[in-house]
Amino acid sequence: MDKRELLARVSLALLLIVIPVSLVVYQYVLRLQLSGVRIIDIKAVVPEQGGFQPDSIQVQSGETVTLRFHAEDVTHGVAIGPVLGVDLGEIDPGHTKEVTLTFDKAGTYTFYCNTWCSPNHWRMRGVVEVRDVANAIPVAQRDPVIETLTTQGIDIDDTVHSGGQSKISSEINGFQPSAQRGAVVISQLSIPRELTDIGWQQRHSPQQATALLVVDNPNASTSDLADAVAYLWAGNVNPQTLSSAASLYNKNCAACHGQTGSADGPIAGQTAVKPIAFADLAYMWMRRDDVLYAKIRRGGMGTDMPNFGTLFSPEETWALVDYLRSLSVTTSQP
Ligand code: HEC
Ligand SMILES: [Cu+2]
Repeated sequence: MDKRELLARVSLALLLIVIPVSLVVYQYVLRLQLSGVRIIDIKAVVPEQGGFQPDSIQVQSGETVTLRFHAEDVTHGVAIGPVLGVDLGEIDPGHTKEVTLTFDKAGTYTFYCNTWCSPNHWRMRGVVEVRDVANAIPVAQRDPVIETLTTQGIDIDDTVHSGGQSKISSEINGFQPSAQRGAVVISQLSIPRELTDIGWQQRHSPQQATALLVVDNPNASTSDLADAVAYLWAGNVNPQTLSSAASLYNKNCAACHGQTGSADGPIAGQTAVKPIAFADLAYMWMRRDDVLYAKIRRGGMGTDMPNFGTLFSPEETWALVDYLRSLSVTTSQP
């Protein structure tokens, strides 16, 4: 091998090493630094080992940041809410996924794991605090729905006693109300006006609606009345919103409440209190929408029902309530 050939070989080898290395450097370091975007590296490990590290990040409003998540131990899923709708999907151990976001509004966002990674999975959360230095107005975290329930003295933790036996369970065994049949029977019934008002529906249970319907339609069968109520409840549900809610449910709730709402998810046996079965019509028929909403946002008291108020927007939470209803009632529209 003469000197020129050696030189050629050495240069080729260098090229083969230098090019990939510079690509990697460009990808992970320069590209982001050149764009002036702050990069925040976040390690993801199971909560028993510390969860997200760091789990609290401060950003100025209007600032663009890249959040780069690195899964170390097991597969994690990363989503950020409320409202942002960021879901990076699963990150396998040793892998990294990133998202670049500009936080326009002051407030608090939560990044959370949405893949069941350990028994303490749902504790795996971190906070992005967006501060508006110019107009430092504290952001209210009040929820008018929960406040109204409190003012009315309604105990959202009273799940056991208010379940009981409802009229519908004793009269129609194994019956599944259907919005589609309800659309047909409704024309033969007299419907009190409040029953078609979403605000009223949110503050009442289907059982209360059925009781009102009976007064105006004393001769109608209970199954017809239940179908009519199913139709009224499904009236404002948009199929697309319902399918986003289904995906939130499958990722964040099914592990305890079960995919079909039978309280038989893989973690169901490990909670301090047994999870609620949303497929149980007799139970769900008695529950007010706003109470279900409040429980999702505030969580339980020592029951292991997590709080989701900092993860989902009010709209996403109402959509989840609609989804929970659809587990015991056929909501599909004609
Ligand atoms: C770690 C297990 C667990 C997860 C995950 C979980 N839940 Fe629960 N949930 C429970 C338990 C246990 C209860 C019963 C005790 C209570 O109400 O606090 C409950 C109760 C509820 C109730 C109250 C029902 C009623 O009649 O008042 C609602 C509504 C609810 N969960 C919705 C959800 C939704 C929606 C999600 C996902 C976004 C979810 N849960 C995720 C364990 C869980
Ligand atoms: Cu997890």
